[in-house]
Order: sequence, then C-alpha cells, then structure tokens
Amino acid sequence: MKIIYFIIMKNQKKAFIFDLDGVVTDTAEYHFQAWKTIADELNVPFDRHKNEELKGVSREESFKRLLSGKVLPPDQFKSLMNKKNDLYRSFLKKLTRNDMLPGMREFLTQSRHDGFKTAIGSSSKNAAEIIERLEANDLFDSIVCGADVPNAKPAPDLFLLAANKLNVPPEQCVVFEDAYSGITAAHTAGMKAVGIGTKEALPEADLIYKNLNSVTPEQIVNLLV
Ligand code: B16
Ligand code: MG
Repeated sequence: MKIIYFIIMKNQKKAFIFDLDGVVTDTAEYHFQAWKTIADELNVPFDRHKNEELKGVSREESFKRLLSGKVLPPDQFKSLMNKKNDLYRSFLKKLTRNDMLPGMREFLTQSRHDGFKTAIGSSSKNAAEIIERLEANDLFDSIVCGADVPNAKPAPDLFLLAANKLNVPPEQCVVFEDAYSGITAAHTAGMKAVGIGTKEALPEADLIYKNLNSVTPEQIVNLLV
C-alpha cells in the first residue's frame, strides 16, 4: 500500500455503496424475460431496447413504462406485477456465485481489506436473495433495498440510508451505478458516483468504467480527497 493511500484511508472512515443489478451482477435478462411474458399476455410491444428504460427503476415504475400510457384496472395491474415477480424469482434460482460481474468479487475483497465500508443500495426488493445466491453476504456490511425507503431512485433515500447504516458521512461515500437515475440519486445525496457503462449513457458520472475488472480501490479514492 502506497504511503499516501495509507494516510488517506487512516484519516477518515470511507464507504463504497454498490447498486446491484448491472453493477454486482446482471439480472437484467431475467427482468426482461419476465416482463416479456406479461407484455405478450397484454399484447403490448416490448423488446430489449424498451427494456433499457426499465433498468434501475422500481417494479411499479417499470410496469408503467412497459405499458407506455395504457391504463389497467388497479387489481389487474397489481396481480400482473406480482406474476412478473414470481416469474423473475423462479429465474433467480439459476444464479450462482459465478454470476458476479467481472472483477467485482476481487474489487470488493480488496476494498474491505484496505478499510472501506461496503453496502448494497438497490431498488430491488429481491436484493437480499440475490446476494445470498451469489454467496456474497460476507462482502457487505449492509444491504439496503427498495423495501427499506419511501422514495425510489432518483431520490437519494436509498444511498442516504446506506451511509447512515455504515456510519459514514455522505461526502465520504462513493456510489457505483449503471443507471442514469442512480447517478442522479448519488449526487443528490452529496456523494461521488462511478458509472458502470458508457459515457454516453452516464454523462454525469464522476468516473466511468465498463466494469471493475482490474480497477483498484486506490484509483477510486482520489474522488474523496
Ligand atoms: P424488483 P438495481 C433494479 O435493481 C433493476 O435494475 C430494475 O430493473 C428493477 O425494476 C428494480 O431493481 C426493482 O426490482 O422487482 O426485484 O424489486 O439496479 O437498483 O439494483
Ligand atoms: Mg442497476
């Protein structure tokens, strides 16, 4: 460990907060397959391009976006949303510890070794089950999900709650996100944001990587000094 990095890490407690879908693992295909079944049932056009609009937003908001203005009776809306979730959860049974995105397990292990606190900040109400299936519980101090806060991303609630649970001030937290709404949420929370994806999709990110393969926590810490 370089001396300057050692001093920065000793100086103040710091945290990394990770979005789940699209950052730690990629469950977007499972979301797509489950929503596609519902869309076909309703005869609503839905393809992979449209699915991009659903990334990072809550289940309810996803369904509204899929419907593109079509209005359903509240009971039908709710029961189809539940059906989508049951299907999605059946697909999740396929997840194993090998389904973490490239470099993620190594990055998390190194971060914790270097002294960072780590948390999940995900819109998904299935986050705890996904982390369990990835055998990644010991890599996080806290898991905060859509069920824990009143307002979904781009509101800052998820990330502020995660920082609070970690007992780290927001200005000492870096969020890792693959969705535009998540980058906005991080900034609104007073945190730095690392985008996982492309500069075109995430123009507001403070740093951008395709994934965390070969990235080190030391490269990220400069955002906090
Ligand atoms: P659930 P993230 C998000 O996860 C997904 O990207 C988004 O597609 C999904 O609609 C949302 O979780 C809710 O998921 O239906 O499982 O509660 O990217 O915030 O980790
Ligand atoms: Mg995401």
